[in-house]
Amino acid sequence: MQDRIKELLGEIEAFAISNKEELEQFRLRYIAKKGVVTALFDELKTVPAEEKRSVGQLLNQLKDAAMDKLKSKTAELEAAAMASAGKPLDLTLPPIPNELGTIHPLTQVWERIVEIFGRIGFNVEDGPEIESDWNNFTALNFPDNHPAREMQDTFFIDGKEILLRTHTSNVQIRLMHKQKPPIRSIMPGRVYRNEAISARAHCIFHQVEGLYVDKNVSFADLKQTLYHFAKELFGKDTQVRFRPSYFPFTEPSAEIDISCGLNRPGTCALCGGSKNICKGTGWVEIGGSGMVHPNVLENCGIDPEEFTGFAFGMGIERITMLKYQIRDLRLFTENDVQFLRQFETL
Ligand code: 2U9
Repeated sequence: MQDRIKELLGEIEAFAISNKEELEQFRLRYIAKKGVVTALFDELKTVPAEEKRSVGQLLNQLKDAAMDKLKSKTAELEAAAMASAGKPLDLTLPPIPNELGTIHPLTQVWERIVEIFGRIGFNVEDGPEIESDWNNFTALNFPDNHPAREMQDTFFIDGKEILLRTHTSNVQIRLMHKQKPPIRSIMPGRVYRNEAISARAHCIFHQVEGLYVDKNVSFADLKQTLYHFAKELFGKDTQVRFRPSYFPFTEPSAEIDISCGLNRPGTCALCGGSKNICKGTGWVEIGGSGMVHPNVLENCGIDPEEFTGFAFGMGIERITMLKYQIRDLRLFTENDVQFLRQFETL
């Protein structure tokens, strides 16, 4: 029997396996239940006791040789099948780049504004984009016949009572109702106006408004706050000027302009030397401001004899366009990666 096993060991070693069929023939002949190895193990019972140990060892050697060959040939054939199905794996190729997104320029400027005002004690307040006529217009001292209340300027949802807010001032109104002064907050958020979309206007845009109400808040506080903001956001050489204006919700009111650099030798940072933003004046408008109208304070249950306040409003798109010299508002919503990649922060 030992000779037979040795003969089979040679046979196993020589057995040629180059495809699945030959692999299966090998398995059936040597490893399957009805194969030669199982048959030999059965025969082991008939071997004289003194030879059993050595024959048993040889038989285990035969079984291991058959199993090892089956395993290695199976792996070999599987690898060959995979390689012929597709390209072989090339471990020297560079990895597929992991494309990271960038933070949208409007978000970057929004966050910077929050940071600048946060450092001088302004917290952030939020409110609904769907608002009542009272919180959006009436409480802000808009007269009944004000043009902003017309369909061509405002998106109404339900008759003329419910609308998409046209500014974030509704947040101040709600805040003053629920919180007594001192109030020192900014309100960044999305607003809606019924405008045709162009390079300079959009029906959806973002604003940041601010409100400071306390005893003895003055126009000087307003000016100093906005000086600080403009210098932090646009650079320490930025100058600010206030132009008298009119809004129903502030009195007195002023438009806020910043210097574009034209009036400093050798610079015109905002216009990039083209003068097409400042129109050669050296100044560009960034928003409006004023002392909160006494009627507005009263509408919100705050005594205008005891408290005064200042407020301001700015368009975030406008500020971002000035800061980065972006010429077309529509770029903010087109998701053009070539545009967005310019604002990588890494
Ligand atoms: C309350 C009282 C006063 C917020 C203000 C402006 C002036 C202003 C515009 C800037 C550009 C809107 O996005 S824009 O078109 N805003 O000029 N906003 S004062 O005044 C308030 C707000 C709330 C209770």
